[in-house]
Amino acid sequence: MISTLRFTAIIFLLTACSSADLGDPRSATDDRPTEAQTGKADTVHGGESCKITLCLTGAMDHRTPSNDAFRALCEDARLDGLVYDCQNDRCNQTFDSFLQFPLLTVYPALTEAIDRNKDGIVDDNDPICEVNLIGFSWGGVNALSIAHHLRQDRQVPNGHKTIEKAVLLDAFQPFSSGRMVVPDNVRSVRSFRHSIASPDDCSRHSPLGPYLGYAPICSTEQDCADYDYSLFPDDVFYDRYDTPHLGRDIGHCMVPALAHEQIISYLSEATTDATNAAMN
Ligand SMILES: [Ca+2]
Repeated sequence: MISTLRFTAIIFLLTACSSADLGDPRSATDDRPTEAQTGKADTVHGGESCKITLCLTGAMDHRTPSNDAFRALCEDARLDGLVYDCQNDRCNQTFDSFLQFPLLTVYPALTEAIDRNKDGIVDDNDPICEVNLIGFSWGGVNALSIAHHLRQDRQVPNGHKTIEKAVLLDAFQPFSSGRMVVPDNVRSVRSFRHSIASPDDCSRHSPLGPYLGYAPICSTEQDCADYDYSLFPDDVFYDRYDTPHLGRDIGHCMVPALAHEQIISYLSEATTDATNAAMN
């Protein structure tokens, strides 16, 4: 499916080149909730519908500078249904995602969010929500692990096992390319990555770096698109601050800022019907 979407990907990237009005670059961070605030995935779009969105950072933790652009994405007030990581009365918009820890942190938060009536179990009395996962670097690989874990969870009814959209931002973990097979409970994937490290790539000197994003492996039934900036070394792409970058200069830590507006647009789309049509 990825190969058949290559033309679409090129059009998408060309469209990205022309993006100009990205707004005030300070708006998303200046207006962000304080860590003392608590947030719940309770954005309701009418009736029983709902949306649940979780953000998984790259290594090491959410305050590591390499995660700054990703945190800015998840602090964007336009994201619906964001589930906060709240511990010891402190909350963050992103979950730390180092090693396999998300199975102990992100997954319980996800199932708690799916349990809409808050009776402690996920069953058919809970309305089915649109669940979206956004992962950067290590978090991208872990997002697919979370999806796989949900698929295998016998305590969750099949109707609640769907991940509607997964956003993978330069998804990478050393020796983990085999974990990029997208589980069949994930309906739609957008991957943004780079495959050639520039001399000043932020991950060039990281352990086992540079971190070059893995491509997701999807079935033909899944709406899956993979955008590799490195395939367009001489094209100009604008980040969320309206700063131009040549494709050849885009590095690991820059990917979230480059894809920021495209991700917000993608997650804002009411695509369930469109996705279902694409799958049929
Ligand atoms: Ca419940």
